[in-house]
Amino acid sequence: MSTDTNPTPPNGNGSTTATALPPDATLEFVREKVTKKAVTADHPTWCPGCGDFAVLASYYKVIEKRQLDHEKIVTLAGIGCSSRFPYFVNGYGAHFIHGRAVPLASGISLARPDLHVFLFGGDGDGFSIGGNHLNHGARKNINMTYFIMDNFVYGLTKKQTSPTSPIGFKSKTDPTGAIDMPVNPMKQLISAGASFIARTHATQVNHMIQMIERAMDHQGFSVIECLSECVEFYPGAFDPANPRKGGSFELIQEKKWDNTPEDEQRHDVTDELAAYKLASLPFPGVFGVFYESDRPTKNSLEKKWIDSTREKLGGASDRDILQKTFDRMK
Ligand SMILES: Cc1ncc(C[n+]2csc(CCOP(=O)(O)OP(=O)(O)O)c2C)c(N)n1
Ligand code: SF4
Ligand SMILES: [Mg+2]
Repeated sequence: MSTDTNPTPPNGNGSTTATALPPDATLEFVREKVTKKAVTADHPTWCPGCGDFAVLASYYKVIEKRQLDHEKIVTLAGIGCSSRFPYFVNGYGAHFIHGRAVPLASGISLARPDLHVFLFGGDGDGFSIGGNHLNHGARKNINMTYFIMDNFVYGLTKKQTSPTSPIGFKSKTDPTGAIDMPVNPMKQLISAGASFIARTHATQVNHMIQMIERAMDHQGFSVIECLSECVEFYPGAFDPANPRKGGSFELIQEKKWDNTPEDEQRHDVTDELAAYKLASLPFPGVFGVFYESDRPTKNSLEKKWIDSTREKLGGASDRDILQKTFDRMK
């Protein structure tokens, strides 16, 4: 809630209206609670049982739990079943070009560092067509949270091999089974330089919520890979990590720095090599935070540079700086 001194409202011709408030009156802005209902938009059009429903529910839950300012939430995506996400969120956002959500998000994040920039998309969107953008967004450490709904297949276009499909996976593009070595998302993200890297499973909602909150609180390029089943084109793909289907959901035990002998065995999230070792475990691997580093964001580095330039120019406005640049070109 904020209280502002009321400026005399203009009526278009410079004079005040008969209903103008007295100069000492105050306007009270009461912020409404952001509920799941407030951020829910269209009815999701995913197939019944698709893992992506749980991701959407977790996102709503985080927004409600953390009471994010509704007008500061930006939900972006590329193209794919998973990328339909922004349609189902009531708020600012865009369903953008296939694989191009990172560049769009980069511009938004750098221009408006006060916003919560969230991206959602699939394995194809992130690691195939958008692979290049993902790597550069990561290396530049641009502040945003990228949630990759990995179903090991192209769902929207009805079952082609994706960059994460395992060898042997039969699809319309590989009728006799995939032969190319798949991308290991955790390894790729570590080497690309993402400063927060986590992994979760769409059937483990509490864990997914924890990972979203930690990624959101991290300053920099945070990425979560979520195993989210495509029940239509790759049913049962993630059963080995689903305890309800006989699998095992193995959590990363993070160091508590409590000087106990057991702590020596726990994972240090700042250790890149240890994260790489965890990423090398055979499928279905482990879940939780693999890596976290507090190196400076591009947002903060750019801000320093902008502030020092502005100072040198005696606090000139953006318009004045532009005008001076144009004048020099004459
Ligand atoms: C430039 C461009 N190339 C290809 C396509 C076709 N296309 C749409 S979605 C998609 C892949 C979707 O797979 P993924 O990102 O894994 O999302 P999912 O549907 O599995 O959630 C492709 C190849 C497109 N829309 N635009
Ligand atoms: S095709 Fe697969 S990924 Fe797409 S909505 Fe259906 S179950 Fe989900
Ligand atoms: Mg996919």
